[in-house]
Amino acid sequence: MSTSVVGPRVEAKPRTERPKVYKVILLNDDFTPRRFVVGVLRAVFRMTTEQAEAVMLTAHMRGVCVVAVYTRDIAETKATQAIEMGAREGYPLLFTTEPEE
Ligand code: TYC
Repeated sequence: MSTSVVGPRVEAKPRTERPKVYKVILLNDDFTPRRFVVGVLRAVFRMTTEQAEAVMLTAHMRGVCVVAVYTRDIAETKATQAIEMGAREGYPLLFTTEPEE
């Protein structure tokens, strides 16, 4: 005789959850040279010189600028790499990450 096992009924989730995305934000400071910021943005965030200059100038004038949006791991890794590039040269260059609503 066969036994049939009935598991708990699990309702299918009606929503498809999108992975949360995180913004990487560049913060202005008074010490890091502009051209160095542009170099970091090009190297870590794969920007063209024109894109990097626009982001650098926005941060320079407004205090902050959103650089890009990634999944959490990638956002945090890139922010850390970019901060370390500045720190190696003695610059206080800062990036933060925050979840996007
Ligand atoms: N404000 C810096 C300067 O005048 C340049 C700079 C721009 C630094 C943007 C950081 O996120 C930054 N040398």
